[in-house]
Amino acid sequence: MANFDTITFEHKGRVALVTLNRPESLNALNQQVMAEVATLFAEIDRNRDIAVTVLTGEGRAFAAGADIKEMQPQGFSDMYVEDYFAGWDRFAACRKPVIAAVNGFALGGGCELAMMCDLIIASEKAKFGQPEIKLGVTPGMGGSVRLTKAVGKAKAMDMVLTGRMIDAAEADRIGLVSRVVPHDELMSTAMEVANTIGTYSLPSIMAAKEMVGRALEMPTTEGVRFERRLFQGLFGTHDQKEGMEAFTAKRDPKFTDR
Ligand code: CO8
Repeated sequence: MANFDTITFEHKGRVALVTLNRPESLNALNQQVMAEVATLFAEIDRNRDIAVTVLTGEGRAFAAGADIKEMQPQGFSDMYVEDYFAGWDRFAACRKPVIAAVNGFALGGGCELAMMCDLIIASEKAKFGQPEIKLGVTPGMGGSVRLTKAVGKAKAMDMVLTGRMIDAAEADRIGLVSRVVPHDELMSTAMEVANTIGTYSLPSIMAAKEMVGRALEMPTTEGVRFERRLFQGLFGTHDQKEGMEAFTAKRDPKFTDR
């Protein structure tokens, strides 16, 4: 694995742990963070020993948004020609599940980054928001789309137009997060969920992520057909035989990702 300055990486068993590590600026997302995350997740995607990743932030924030100090002087041509922040699409394209363990502020691009992940597990101290309107802009890393799909128009408009922060309890109530846990249980819960997923067969883990992700983008009939093809395809794996045989024999399956 490459060396990184703005993120840290650990790998235990089938689970990777990635931590955004610019706590002095509440893990504000600058271009270096984006480039390092994109590089690392491309490696994670290629590494057959890793099935699932937990993404969290060091200190008080998951990420307090895109780096305002880096963005402030940029003009339209800088943003447009360089396609500013398009590199986050490379993170979103990771084919293995990513669990956001949201430890504190997830604002602006930080909230959008959490929403690019597949599950969000939030500490009771987590705060979510899309406060860009207070800076004279709007969400720019997919928030208007992913937030609206996650929580519906009423709450998305409320958050995007007022810029107000919501706490973990409200995020749970409106369906933005998968689970809320006491702050000191955040990482153990996220790792436990990751380890559970990691016990399954990699082709079925990846197919599950792909079909739920595509469900958000396709009409129902197409989505159901896509799911069926992936499901049928899994019958070409050894792990399908093993999983179903183990059930019948009342023993634990031994998956080999084949
Ligand atoms: N960018 C840069 N620096 C930041 C950011 C940020 N987003 N957030 C916090 N910091 C810095 C502060 O400037 C401060 O630095 P310093 O110590 O040098 O003054 C340090 O982090 C600590 O922050 P505070 O002192 O402000 O801590 P508080 O506890 O008082 O406040 C808040 C915490 C409420 C989280 C506050 O820091 C805040 O409001 N931060 C900004 C939140 C925000 O507006 N986020 C949205 C940014 S815009 C965005 O994300 C757009 C995404 C799409 C981009 C796509 C482009 C194509």
